[in-house]
Amino acid sequence: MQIERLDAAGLGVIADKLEAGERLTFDDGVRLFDCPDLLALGWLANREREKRHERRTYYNFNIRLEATNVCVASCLFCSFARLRPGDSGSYTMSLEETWDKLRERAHQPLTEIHVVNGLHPDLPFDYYLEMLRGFKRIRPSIHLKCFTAVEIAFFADLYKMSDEQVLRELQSAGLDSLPGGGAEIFAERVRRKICHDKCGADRYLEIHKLAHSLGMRTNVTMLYGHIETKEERVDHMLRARALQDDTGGFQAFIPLAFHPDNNQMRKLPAPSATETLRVHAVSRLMLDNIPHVKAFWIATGVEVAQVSLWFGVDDLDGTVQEEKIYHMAGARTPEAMTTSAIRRLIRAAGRDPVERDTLYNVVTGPESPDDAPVLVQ
Ligand code: V47
Repeated sequence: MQIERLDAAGLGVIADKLEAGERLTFDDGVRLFDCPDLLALGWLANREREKRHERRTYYNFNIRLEATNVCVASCLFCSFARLRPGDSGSYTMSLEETWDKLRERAHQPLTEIHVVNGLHPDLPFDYYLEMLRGFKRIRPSIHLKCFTAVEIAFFADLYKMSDEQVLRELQSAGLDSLPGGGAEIFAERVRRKICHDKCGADRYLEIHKLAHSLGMRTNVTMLYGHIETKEERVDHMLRARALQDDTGGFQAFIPLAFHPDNNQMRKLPAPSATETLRVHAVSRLMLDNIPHVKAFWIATGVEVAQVSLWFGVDDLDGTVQEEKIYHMAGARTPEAMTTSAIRRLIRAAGRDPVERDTLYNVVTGPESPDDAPVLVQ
């Protein structure tokens, strides 16, 4: 890109810093959000993406399980939770039902189960421990990415344990890593308004730090496109970056686009495609120490996820299968994708698909029989 265009977009100094490997500041982050030239911003983010990953785009053969939607928290953005067992639309799976989700897929070469639940007030801790043990009995090699830091904090308070004890017991039962959910926006002003009755930002980060110290990898998310300011987004990114400097345990940063259907913030519009591209691009530029930026295609939409691969993103999550949180909030994306569909959409976007496991070990490289052209009869 021409220097004049970067300068005209107010990005000249930032481009030089990035070129020199210098870290961007809070003010740089705000400037990136203010930049009128989205393509110049995308060009810079793409340069950082390609430095790390060249043309590679990662995805995972995974399933999603939400074992219960009973939840004592009252997050305004949530369309999934029901307050009490027995409330209309509430459900809680038996352990056998959770294990069936894996047994039903005995023929699929899955490498990960991602479990996220509501904060259920009445289930015993053993329910979660047994769930993990059962998954490992059925398929010992499966990676268990389960329970957000918010759930870990809730377990600790409910079962009167320390956060560390909870993590250690879950780890002994088979827990391999933590997903990034529950981060929302770290700023207290926003949390007080949209999720006042669940674990705060400091504890969320402390739990990730503990998980890292126990040898687990984790992800970190950011819910954007509701009432947060650009300064609060940058602050969120910098708090994740600071923890990563300490531990190196985050694998991916995942911006999550707010979906307004069927929740208490339904009067707000959903973030636009351009806003989504901007947030992913700024994430890549600010988070110089987190290896991957993921576009969760269920939340961004498939087409925007494809474009995001030129705006800093190098990971598309995976096949997912049976996602509920976004579909109850109005997502119109499919509920699952086959690996060949993901590979094809990555190729169509001009990138090379690489199937990874949760820890980013390569399962299938760019060449795969799945990539053969489909013949239309
Ligand atoms: O924490 C809930 C978000 C998260 C809505 O770690 C909503 O690999 C938008 O964390 N509109 C759960 N977002 C999902 C999640 C996640 C997703 C993909 C990958 C990973 C990972 C983690 O979903 C919640 C919340 O921030 N959420 N409701 C909504 N209406």
